[in-house]
Parts: sequence; C-alpha cells; structure tokens
Amino acid sequence: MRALFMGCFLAATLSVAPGIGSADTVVSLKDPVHDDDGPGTYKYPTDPVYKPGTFDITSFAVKTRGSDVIFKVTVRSKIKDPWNSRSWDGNGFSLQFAQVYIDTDHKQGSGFCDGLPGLNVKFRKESCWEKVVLISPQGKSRLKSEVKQKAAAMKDGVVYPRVTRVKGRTLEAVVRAKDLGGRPAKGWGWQVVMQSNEGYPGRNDLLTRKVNEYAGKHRFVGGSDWNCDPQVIDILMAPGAGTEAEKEAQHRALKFRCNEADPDKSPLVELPMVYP
Ligand SMILES: [Ca+2]
Ligand SMILES: [Ca+2]
Ligand SMILES: [Ca+2]
Repeated sequence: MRALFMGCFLAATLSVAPGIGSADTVVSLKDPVHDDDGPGTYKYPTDPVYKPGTFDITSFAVKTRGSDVIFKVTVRSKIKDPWNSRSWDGNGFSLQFAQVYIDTDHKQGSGFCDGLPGLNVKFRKESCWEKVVLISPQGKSRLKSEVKQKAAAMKDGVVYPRVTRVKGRTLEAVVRAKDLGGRPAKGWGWQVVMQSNEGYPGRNDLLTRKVNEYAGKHRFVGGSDWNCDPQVIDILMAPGAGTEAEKEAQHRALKFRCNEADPDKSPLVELPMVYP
C-alpha cells in the first residue's frame, strides 16, 4: 500500500516537473494544401503507390525535449510503406524524403549555398545553411554512404536523426541538439524540402526521384529532362501561415529557366527560408 502510494506521488511529481518528458515547441508553421506541384506544373508519377497528398506538406514543427530536438513534418495523406522498408533496414515508410535545411546565423553567404545533389537548387545568399536534417526511410548506413559518395564537401552539415518514425500523417525525427550545434534559437531560418525517396538514384542524385518532362511510372512530370528544373515537390514559404498567397509565392520561387543552348549553364532557382 505504501509502495503504491509512493508510486502515485512520484508520477504526479514527474508530470509537472519541467525538462525531461515535457516538450517545448520552438517552431510551428503551416503550409498550404494542394501545392505539391513544385512550380505549379509538376504531377506525381503514374504508379498507383503515389497517392494524392503523399508529398503535400501541411505543417512543420520543431520541439525540444531534454537534450533532443524533435522534427515533425506532416503531409496531407496517411503515410504508407508500400515497399516494406523494414526489409531493407528502413524506418517504416517508403515514399517520402524530407530534407530540413537550417540557417543558424542568417549572415550573407555564410554556410552552404547549394542544396544537396539531386534537388537542383541553391539557397538565397542570406539563407545559406549550416545544417540539414535528413528525414528518410533509408537506414543511416545507406544515407552516410550516399553523402560520402555524392556530397562529401557538405558532410559536416549533414545531420542523421537518432530515430526516424511515422505517426499517422507525420514523419518524426529525433536529433541530438549537439548535432545541430545547440538548441534551436530565435533568428534561425528553416526550409523543408519535400522529395521522394528513390532507392535506385541517378549518379548525381542523393536518393531523390527525378522530375522529367514526360510522365513515367516512377518519375515526376512537368519539369525538364535536363538538370535545370528544381527536383522539389513542396517547400515552405514565409510567413508559414498556410495561405493561398504562399502557394503562389512558392510557384514563383520555383519557376525555372533552362538555357537551351547549354543546359548545364542554366541558372538554378534559389530557395528562401522562413524566419519565424
Ligand atoms: Ca503543401
Ligand atoms: Ca547561414
Ligand atoms: Ca508549400
């Protein structure tokens, strides 16, 4: 009886104690629905596994709990695992690949100004990034070997979550604050780039699915077969309130121009960040 009473007392004390167990929300942003079309022209691959809403970000949140930082990226439809990710050391989903870019100093030209290979994007000069968190169905060893092969120059900026999991329509990643260089602070900038996990990527694509000019079973359509189009399906736009205006702003931000005479010299789009 006494032990039971003590147990109840301890539980009650813990539930009100700050720190361990309680999560503080540091960022909470919304994204419009039905803007999972990049610059406004992209459509999903034709295979039926790519269900409507799979790549449509609806909200993004960052919380801190003890020495961890928890990232939550929510999409419009329930997250499925049609390719049985557990059989390839994966994280319980198959289709999404979210890259969370973080600008921790907001200084002109400070950090990495290119996106990871496969996205065909840069970042605006005031929003070059220090860290990117990979929220992928792929296990850590596959992610690391891809980064080593394709993005060695950026490896110090890449953060691998200690846990990646699915809850309904939300992808969750748990990262050690020290891997971000500290707990998220006021003034940090955020961008979530939604792509699709491609297990058999092109030579210069870091586990990303191509956006082509014509439809394919496993290719997005509405872009270019050259690498002048942002291979990006949905991003956040300021102020992160989820309005129709943000949808239009995204379409403008991702509008690309291909240099037909020399496609490799095409100017890449430059992504902004959101500074809540
Ligand atoms: Ca969206
Ligand atoms: Ca920076
Ligand atoms: Ca968006």
